[in-house]
Amino acid sequence: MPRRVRILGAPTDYGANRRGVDMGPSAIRYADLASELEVAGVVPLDEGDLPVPRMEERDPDTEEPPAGTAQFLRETREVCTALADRVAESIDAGATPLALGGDHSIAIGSLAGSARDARIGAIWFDAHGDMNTPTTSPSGNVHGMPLAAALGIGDFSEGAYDWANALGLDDSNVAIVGLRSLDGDERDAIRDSDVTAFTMSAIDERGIASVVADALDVATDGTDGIHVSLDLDWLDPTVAPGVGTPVRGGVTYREAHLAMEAVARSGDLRSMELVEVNPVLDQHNETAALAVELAASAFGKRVL
Ligand code: Z70
Ligand code: MN
Ligand code: MN
Ligand code: MN
Repeated sequence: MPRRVRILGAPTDYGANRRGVDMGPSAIRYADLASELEVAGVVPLDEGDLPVPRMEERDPDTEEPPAGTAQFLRETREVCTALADRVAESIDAGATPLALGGDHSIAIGSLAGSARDARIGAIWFDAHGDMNTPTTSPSGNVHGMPLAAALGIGDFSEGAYDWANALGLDDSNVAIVGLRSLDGDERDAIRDSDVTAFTMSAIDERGIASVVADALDVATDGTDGIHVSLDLDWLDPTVAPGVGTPVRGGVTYREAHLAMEAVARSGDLRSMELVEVNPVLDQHNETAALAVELAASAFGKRVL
């Protein structure tokens, strides 16, 4: 029976400092996500978008946290708890959830849902570490914090319960691939954890195939499957210009495809997300189109 994939749009930009990334799900669908997934040999089911409160409709009298702490944590919790439920339901139904951001804060929800009643690993394809906490973050943007939140590092206790911590995810099963931009305290957080980080230097020295093989070993060791989090700023800005925080020196088009093909071959993909596509900053939707191509590779599209 072919794999079923449930597409879950999460059009939020509350975790980012730039507007526009909330249009990511539309741009990715416009780039023919569903039909490319069919070409990859899976059966897609588009479940539409989660409700996200619009920035313009918010009560202007709502008190915001002081600058320097996590911004829009309440909205982020709302989106992420809903997404976590939908991700968990998809897996229960025997399907593979594919979440579309939105900014990278949605990963808090994807990971919590994927790690519900299971032990999972995660591969984080990103220029950034996303290991800041509400107290260490220099920007206050939650998209720089989701990995810390999921690992129970830092205080994300907005609301009555601990919504952010993905209990079925241990740091020893997390691999970051393509790292090239870190804040000071974030570097310490990664060093103090059991997260395995592969920088761009590692990719340059060893090659993407060997690095991704190691990342897969880390994420599959003793787990029931892996979550793949693909931040489009992982790629070099020359091929993925439509992102909020481009960082020079990223992976190439070919390296990215090879990595996703390795994910497909592993057979361990449990859940996935495509995040940080910003159509406002893009050139002719090419970053969204690239996101679609990479998802197709991760779900098994092959040349021969
Ligand atoms: C920075 C911060 C970030 C993505 C930027 C940037 C984080 N470390 N994440 N773009 N996807 O503000 O915490
Ligand atoms: Mn990120
Ligand atoms: Mn990033
Ligand atoms: Mn541990």
